[in-house]
Amino acid sequence: MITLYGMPHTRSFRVLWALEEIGAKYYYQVVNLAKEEGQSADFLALNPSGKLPVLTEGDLVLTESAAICTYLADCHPDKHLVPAVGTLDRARYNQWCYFVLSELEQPLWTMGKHKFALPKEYRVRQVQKTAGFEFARAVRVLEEGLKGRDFLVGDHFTMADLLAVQTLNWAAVFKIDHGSLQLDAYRDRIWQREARLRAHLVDEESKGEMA
Ligand SMILES: N[C@@H](CCC(=O)N[C@@H](CS)C(=O)NCC(=O)O)C(=O)O
Repeated sequence: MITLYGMPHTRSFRVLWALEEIGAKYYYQVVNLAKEEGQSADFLALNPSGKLPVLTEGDLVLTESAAICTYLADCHPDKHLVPAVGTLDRARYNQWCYFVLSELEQPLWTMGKHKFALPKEYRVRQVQKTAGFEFARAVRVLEEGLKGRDFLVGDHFTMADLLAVQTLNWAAVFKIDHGSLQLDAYRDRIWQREARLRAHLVDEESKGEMA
């Protein structure tokens, strides 16, 4: 049985969405970061970083949202959510996953942290300009990668699109305008996937467990 440790409005949404894409049965265990549950001894034994998401399945304890999404897709090749290992498209898939996590998400999250997430005494207003510059560069690269195509890799949706679109949606939630109509259209189209809508409902329902 798969258990996903997560919380609404966090990167665990990526895994929730991935689980819905593959049609897995899973248990969603909410870890309330606002109540420091990520720092409990039990949770730290699972993930020493105290961060979400974490996925467990039998002896497996897996962290890092992109690694989890790829693992789930690899386990369900019939869903065609990741290219086969050793193919050119798998290499391209890896490229885009690493790009999203290291180039696109990082400056965006830096802006978010210094806008609202960090305790006020740790926020540095000047960081916005630098991170904004870096985010804009990453946005241009993503635009270029999607030129003339509907998906980042091959001719259908993969977990690389899931990661990219969830990150672009974060930008919208953070009210950070990347100024790309092309990326808005890409996000809007993929955001309508039924699995994403189901994952949203699960996340919304789980809010009851946080009271
Ligand atoms: N690179 C990790 C980042 C995980 C991460 O930073 N998660 C946040 C929630 S979105 C978290 O749990 N933060 C709690 C903390 O920093 O203590 C991933 O993609 O899974």
